[in-house]
Amino acid sequence: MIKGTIVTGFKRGSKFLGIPTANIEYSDIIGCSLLDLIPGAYYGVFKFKTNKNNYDLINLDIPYKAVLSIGYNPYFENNIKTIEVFLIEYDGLDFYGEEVELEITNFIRCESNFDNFKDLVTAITYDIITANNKIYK
Ligand code: RBF
Ligand code: MG
Repeated sequence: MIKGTIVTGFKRGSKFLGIPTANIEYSDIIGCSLLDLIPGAYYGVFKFKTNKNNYDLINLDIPYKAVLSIGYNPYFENNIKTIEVFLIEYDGLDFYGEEVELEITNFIRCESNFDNFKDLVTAITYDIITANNKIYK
């Protein structure tokens, strides 16, 4: 399980990809370390632990379906390993500062580089469909 806070990312998710992700700065990863996690796409269940900004859409009592990217985003040549989350049921909301918990349940695929932007977006779209079809809450 990953405990952390939603922080500002590279601001590419919404703008370039149309796939807004929340970047997680973790305070605790129970069971392993970030470096042990194989870079790739995963899915799991996400919970908000706080609603400091009083968003109507945040419900602290329910789990949210989540697709994760853990890795270096080779397409964008990042050099640090990050945890990014896409919430299937929500679009384009800024949840900065909220504390969250993530239970990663399944691995979808290894992180890869892509020849072009379209292939990257297609791969992420398939990840989201895979997760949406398989997560039962
Ligand atoms: N970036 C990559 O360079 N390679 C990947 O294989 C990759 N897989 C991703 C899978 C998911 C489910 C998500 C949400 C993102 C993925 N990204 C990948 C990250 C993408 O490049 C990133 O969201 C943007 O750089 C915005 O920070
Ligand atoms: Mg982001």
